[in-house]
Amino acid sequence: MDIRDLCWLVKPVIDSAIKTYQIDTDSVSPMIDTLKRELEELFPMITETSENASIHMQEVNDSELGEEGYRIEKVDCRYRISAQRPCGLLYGLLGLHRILVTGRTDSFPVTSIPSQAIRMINHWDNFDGSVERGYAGGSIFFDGKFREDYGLVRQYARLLASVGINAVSINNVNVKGKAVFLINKRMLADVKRIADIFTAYGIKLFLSVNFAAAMKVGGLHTADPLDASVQKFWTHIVEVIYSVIPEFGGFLVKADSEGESGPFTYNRTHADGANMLACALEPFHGILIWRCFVYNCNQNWWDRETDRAKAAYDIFCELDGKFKDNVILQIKNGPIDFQIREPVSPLLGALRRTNQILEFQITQEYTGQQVDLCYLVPMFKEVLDFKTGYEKDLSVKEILPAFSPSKKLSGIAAVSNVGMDDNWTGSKLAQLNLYGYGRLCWDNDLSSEEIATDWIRQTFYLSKESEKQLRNIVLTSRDTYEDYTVPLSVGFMCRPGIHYGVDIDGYEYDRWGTYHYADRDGIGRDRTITSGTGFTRQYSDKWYKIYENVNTCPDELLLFFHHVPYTYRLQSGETVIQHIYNTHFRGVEKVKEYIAVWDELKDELDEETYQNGKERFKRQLENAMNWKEAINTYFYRKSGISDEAGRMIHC
Ligand code: GCV
Repeated sequence: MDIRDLCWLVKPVIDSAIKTYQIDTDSVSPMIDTLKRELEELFPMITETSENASIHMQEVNDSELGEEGYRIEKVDCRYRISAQRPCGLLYGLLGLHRILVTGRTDSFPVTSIPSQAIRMINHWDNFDGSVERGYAGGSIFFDGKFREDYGLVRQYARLLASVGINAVSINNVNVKGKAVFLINKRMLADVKRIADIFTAYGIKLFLSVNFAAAMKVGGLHTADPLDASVQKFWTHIVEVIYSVIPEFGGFLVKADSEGESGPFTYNRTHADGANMLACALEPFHGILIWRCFVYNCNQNWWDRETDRAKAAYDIFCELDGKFKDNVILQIKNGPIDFQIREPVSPLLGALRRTNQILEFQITQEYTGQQVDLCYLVPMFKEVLDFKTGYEKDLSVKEILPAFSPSKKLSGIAAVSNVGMDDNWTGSKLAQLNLYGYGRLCWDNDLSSEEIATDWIRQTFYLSKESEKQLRNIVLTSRDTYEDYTVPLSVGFMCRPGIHYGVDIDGYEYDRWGTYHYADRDGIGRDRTITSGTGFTRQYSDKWYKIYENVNTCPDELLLFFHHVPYTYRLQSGETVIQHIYNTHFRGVEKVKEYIAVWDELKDELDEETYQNGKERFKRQLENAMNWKEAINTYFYRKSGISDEAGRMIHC
């Protein structure tokens, strides 16, 4: 193992006033060793003492702090970190390091308690070493076998813990090949070695399991969740897992989706399927996380009735309250699939009696694939802050704990963006999305700007002016990506399969249920109840009314909900066609600005970072230009309407 990019933990605190530490705890936990190790890494000048320590960590009884929260006080020149548990002390120590490195030292005393109980990362890593939707090299866990690079796993665990992540699933939800057998005793010893490393950083390990494992692993003739032999199979599997890994978190399941089998195969409900696995996990306090990403991916493109956006709500709403206590439903942030712009999933707020986790995607499948810059925190925040219109107009961040019967079994998960590339994320700047996701999960009220500022200060050595310039780039990057790719939330005009680059009709005459319906008169999917698929009615009354009416539907979501003529005038005052032209020209100009700014930062960046950004921005510009030319030409041909500004549109 070589020490790879230390990302935002690259700067140790070298301060002659911080020379000693003391840990007061009665806990016996591997996390105490972790604390010592982190103290030595983050504060290299420090040694242990028994009194008057510069950093004094103590376990206290203070229910306000909960299981993971911490308080940092500064008394004279000494810091006192208090928490109820060792993991709180670790978060406090990493929090202190961050405060000192970012220079936010006027913030003491700090009391910090996580907004969400579960803060999870999902890996889509395959056992053969590939990563589904991975853009940063192969899997850090597998390479056809267990990679056994435990130093690397430890580096990863500390990065995750430093931003407050407390759960991780290590293998792809499409569980295939040898990964199906990860639940077998002979594979579990290796899983345990990984689990131990995560446990020492307060992170629970989960496995994705194949719903049909009873057949594929157990050799049974069925995976029917109501079949006694299937139940027995899972009971046995779970007993074995916990005998090897007592701190095991539980399972994550994708069923009846995109080719995976599930309860529908046996005419059972998703509650039947999830509860069967939950029963097996229950005696060990294990958790069953069940994904709501279920839809028919074999649709006829000419079938205008079926609407993929409606599927999750249709399937899961009627099951609300029917899941066992240790089941959590995991709901993608939008009703379709991680597009750059989608409305919030209508399940969020509609489910009241079921534990729930919101799912984001950090890996940039549809948002630039870690070539194009796209800071995702602004999008994540829009979702968390979305006021659902249900009960006191609670926002998504509030309903997650409030509408889950067990607050402890609610939270947020996101698909990882890391791989074997030296800088973990392919693009150095994409590290910000992992960092930002974690920080935001811990504190849902942090602003995108605060998070970006902290990350820049922890990662780079920039002057104030350069810091501002870099922050401006990242803060505008989501809008820029949206500008040159997808107008007004129409979605899926990308190349089929790979989801990078423009292919306007790539999905239009296909089975995936993602259509823009552009013709000579207009564009967009009518999802109204009056004349379309009726998806609007899945929202609370407040949002139903807003989305149903073309005049009140927000511009940025217009084409998700309505089919309108190209001459339709947006609330912004522009026509749809002019908006398309303007945003695409603007997007390209923004990328050119980014390139110029990046060049100005050259002398303050290390050569590797500079070259990495330069190469990515160059590719981003090519991509943006391709999108612009293709989209503008396509819609000019369809509409026959010229650009008001008379700019060049190729025909
Ligand atoms: C893991 C999208 C992706 C798939 C992914 C799926 C999911 O459809 O393209 O690669 O599969 O989402 O979330 O299960």
